[in-house]
Amino acid sequence: MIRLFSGPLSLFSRKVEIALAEKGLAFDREMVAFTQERGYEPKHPTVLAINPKAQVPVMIDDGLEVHESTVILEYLEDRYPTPPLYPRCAVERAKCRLLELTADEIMLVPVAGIMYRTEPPHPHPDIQEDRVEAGRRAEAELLRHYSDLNNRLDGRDYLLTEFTVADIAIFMTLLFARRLKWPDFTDYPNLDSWFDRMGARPAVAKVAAEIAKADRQLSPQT
Ligand SMILES: N[C@@H](CCC(=O)N[C@@H](CS)C(=O)NCC(=O)O)C(=O)O
Repeated sequence: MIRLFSGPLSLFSRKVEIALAEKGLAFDREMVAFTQERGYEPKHPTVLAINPKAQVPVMIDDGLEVHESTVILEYLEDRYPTPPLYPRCAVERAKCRLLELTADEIMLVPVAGIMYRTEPPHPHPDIQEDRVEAGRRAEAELLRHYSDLNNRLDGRDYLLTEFTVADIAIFMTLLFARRLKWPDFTDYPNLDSWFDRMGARPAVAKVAAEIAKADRQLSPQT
C-alpha cells in the first residue's frame, strides 16, 4: 500500500492527497506533527531520513521513496495513468506544468505574505504593523492573479481542457488564500464558479473539510 507522510495544514501534501483520491488509489496516511508556534518541529524521523529538505509530502510506493509534490504527482501519473491528471498533448502538458508552478511558486509568495493571519500576533507592535502592511500589498498582488485566472476560465469548466493537476494546484493555493482571510471572488465570477465546482469534487471536498477542521484545532486566529 502507498504510504504518505502529510501535514494537517500542508498545502503541498494535500495536493498529493487529492491526486491519489482522484486516481482511486488507497493510501496509508501518516500526519506529521504541526503547531502554529513551532511549525513542523520536531521533524518526523522518516521525513528527515527521506527528504533532504525535511519537508512533507513524502511518499513511499513499492520501495520507491519520493518527495516534492510535483515529482510525486508526475510519478503517480507515470505509474498509475488512469484516470489521467495531465493532458496528453505536449503543448497542453507544458501549460499544465506552468500553471502548477504558478500556483506553487508564484502565487504562493503573496499567500505567504498573509500567513501571519493564522499565527499568534507578533509581540512587537511595529513588527505586527509591518506584517499587516505587507499583507495588504500581498492581497493586491493576489487580485492580479485572480483577474488572470478569471480571464482564462471564460467559457470553460477547467483551467485546461479537462480536470488536471493545474486545477488541483491552483485550487489549493486559493484555498489557502481563503483561509488566510483572502480578498474574495466577488468581482471574478468565472473564478468563483470554478472554485465551487472544484470544491464539489469528492476528493477535493474531503481535503477542504479536513483543513477547516485542522484550522479549528490549530489556528485559533482564523
Ligand atoms: N516544494 C515542496 C514544498 C514542500 C513544503 O514546503 N512543505 C512544507 C509543508 S507545506 C514543510 O514541510 N515545511 C517544513 C519545513 O520547510 O521545514 C513540495 O512541493 O513538496
